[in-house]
Amino acid sequence: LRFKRLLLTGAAGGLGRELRQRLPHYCETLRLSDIADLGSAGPREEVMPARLEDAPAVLQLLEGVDAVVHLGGVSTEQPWEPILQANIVGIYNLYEAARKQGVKRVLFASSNHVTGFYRQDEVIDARDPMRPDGLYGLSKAFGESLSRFYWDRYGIQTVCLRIGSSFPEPRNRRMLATWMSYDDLERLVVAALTAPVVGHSIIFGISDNHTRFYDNTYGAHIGYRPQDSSEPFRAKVEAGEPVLDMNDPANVYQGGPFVRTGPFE
Ligand code: 15L
Repeated sequence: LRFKRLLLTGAAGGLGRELRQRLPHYCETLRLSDIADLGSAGPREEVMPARLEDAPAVLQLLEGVDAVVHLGGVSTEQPWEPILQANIVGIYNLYEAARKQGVKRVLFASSNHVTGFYRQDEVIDARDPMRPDGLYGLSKAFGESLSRFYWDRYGIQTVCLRIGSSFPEPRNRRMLATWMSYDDLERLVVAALTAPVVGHSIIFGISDNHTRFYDNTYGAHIGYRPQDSSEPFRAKVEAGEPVLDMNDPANVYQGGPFVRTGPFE
């Protein structure tokens, strides 16, 4: 148990529910937050619902925590207003709270949609310019830049996890490249929490897939070693999607359907 208290935001979401099960192995107390129902606190859990746009609530949330796994916020393409509140105002509140409470490490659940407008025939790394594929991707790009500022200015370390597609199984051809298993998600989070020096780092969250859009050279110091692969699902996925319409931008760009979601008015 390396940490006294970890904070997990977005704990009621798809990945939050997985990490709620897994993070207690690494800390004495796991503090859980979300706006959705989290049920009651289990052993060694603390439940603290909070809206990310509520600065005083977020300040309280970070009191007495060693590190934050920040999955909270909007996780899909949506109209501007909810993204503005949860992902832009929210990330500012989170880092202001980290600064005031002396929290020195944050894992920020960024997304492959920060670079979604690269094509699927390109392989990119963490130093390639951002090319957000929508308002959601833009908000994650803002979070990455904001976290870099809090590192440069205040010495708060962040690992930006540009998560691909973390589901029980890859659901389509694109996800053969972007998929990350839940076990690999745990490996990535634990590596990013425990690597001695991370400064401000960016790493793509994918399993050890054969097909890939991302080169993790510049995240090598984090020591993430994925053990799973989308390959065992390939036959099933290809049978379900035998022909790809190459006039559909979702099949051309790395961001998939996010590149054509919206506008909303
Ligand atoms: C994301 O950022 C979403 O949070 C997730 O629901 C998936 O859609 C994923 O990207 C993806 O690109 O597959």
